Amino acid sequence: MGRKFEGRFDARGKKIAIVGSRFNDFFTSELMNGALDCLHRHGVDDELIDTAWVPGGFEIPMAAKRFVASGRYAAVICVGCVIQGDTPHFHYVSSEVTKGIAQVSLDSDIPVVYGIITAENLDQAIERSGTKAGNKGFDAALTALEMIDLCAEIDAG
Ligand code: INI
Repeated sequence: MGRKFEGRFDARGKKIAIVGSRFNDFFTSELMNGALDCLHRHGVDDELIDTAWVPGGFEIPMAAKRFVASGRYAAVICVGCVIQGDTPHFHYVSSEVTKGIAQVSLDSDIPVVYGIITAENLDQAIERSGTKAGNKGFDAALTALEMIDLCAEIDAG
């Protein structure tokens, strides 16, 4: 049996970036707060957390790519909220933000985490931004912490 690599939720001393989108900011501000709460409660110093706000989910991958390219961060967390309306617009936006973050992530050497709510209605968005289904921003930050540590472990061999 070979080695088992597993990340702990520990990124103390590492710089982390969070990209949030302002569209549906009633929800995305809660996702940003959830992500910050998770990082703070896991010992990440506030000084080491940089944030950027973009207009909508469609713009998230571009800002995430910039943060990655700077080389300054151990992870980039993306938070956003796309809610279905009366037209197919929702499908285009949610598909592009999802594909975009996946592409940035695969092109990157650091974790780029997907904390996007894709909801069919307001109730689903409420449930995922701090009520009965938790907070997707908090979950995304937890994933970032685990992946930072896992990547460091794998790299160290
Ligand atoms: N952006 C979102 O983040 N969520 C949405 O629900 C949304 N809808 O439904 O329109 C949305 N649209 C804006 C889009 O992300 C871009 O900001 C805009 O098209 C400019 O490029």
